[in-house]
Amino acid sequence: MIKTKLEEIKNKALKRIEESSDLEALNEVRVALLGKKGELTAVLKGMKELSAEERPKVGAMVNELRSDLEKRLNHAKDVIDYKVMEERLKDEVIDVTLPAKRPAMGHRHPNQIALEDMQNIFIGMGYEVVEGPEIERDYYNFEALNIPADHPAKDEQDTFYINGEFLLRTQTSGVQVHEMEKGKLPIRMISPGRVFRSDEVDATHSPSFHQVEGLLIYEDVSFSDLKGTLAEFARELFGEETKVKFRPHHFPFTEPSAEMDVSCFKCHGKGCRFCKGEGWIEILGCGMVHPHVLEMSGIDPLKYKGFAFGVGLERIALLKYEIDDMRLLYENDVRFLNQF
Ligand code: 2NL
Repeated sequence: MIKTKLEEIKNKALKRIEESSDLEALNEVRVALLGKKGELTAVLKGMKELSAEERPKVGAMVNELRSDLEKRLNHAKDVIDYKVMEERLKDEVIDVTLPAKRPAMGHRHPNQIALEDMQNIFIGMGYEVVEGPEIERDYYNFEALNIPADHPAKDEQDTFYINGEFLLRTQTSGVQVHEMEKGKLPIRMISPGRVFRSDEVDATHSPSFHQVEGLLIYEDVSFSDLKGTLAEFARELFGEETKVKFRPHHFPFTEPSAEMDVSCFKCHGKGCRFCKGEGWIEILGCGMVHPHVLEMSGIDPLKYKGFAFGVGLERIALLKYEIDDMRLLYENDVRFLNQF
């Protein structure tokens, strides 16, 4: 009797377990069978009506069925878990044979390209690259360079003063003065860096721009060494066919002084829109270091001579890449930078 009842329970249970397609349904079956109000528990509760002889037998049968159903329920749960996992893995599948996305690459700024070009040319000629502070003493920016107190460059309209003694450097010459003061001669150096002038922003001006200055000091240096060096610099920067022209100029820190033009690399000197019909383009200022400048930094001007020059970095970048507005160099619009 009981045996048939247990068999019935078992068959029904197996069918229900088989039909359970998710964990929730399976759990309902577990509760219905094994729970406190479940069918098997009901059978156990009914055992008090049985004889002392039958009770252990039935108890053993019920326990056997109970553990059998538990096993089957656990197995069914594993099968459902596995199916769920399989579905999830299908969604997460990664095709390792797909081509990778290219990482976005940065670009060197045109200023940086022009700077590295110039540095490499002078390094190739044995020059050292020396950098120095953007905040400088008035003495190193002006006085040591023979720029007198009443010189227009010193005007507060042109220079950013921090206080009576310190200012934002208007040229990188101070770095070179510090090198001269060290007294380790000869000197072959360039000093690139940011400089500041109190200018309004327009296509060719900015209150902050960059300069590359150069300085060479040896026992026997002449203006022809300067010309040869800067002519070679121009050929390496703008091409082998580049011609140079020196026009007399004036700087307080050099004597004699000159500005150097290069033959227009677009029209090769014929005259075009790029060089405004001149055939020549001005690129730098230069000269023989003024004896008084050497002397102030502790170098004997009778024994040593030197030449120096200053190039505007932005000017070179604008020329080389035919950019017509300096402001483009400071906006850092990727659509602009991508082109270089
Ligand atoms: C320009 C061109 C120049 C120098 C800079 C220099 C530096 C020392 C001594 C002598 Cl330590 N000169 N620098 C020389 C000539 C030109 O820059 O257009 N400047 C306003």
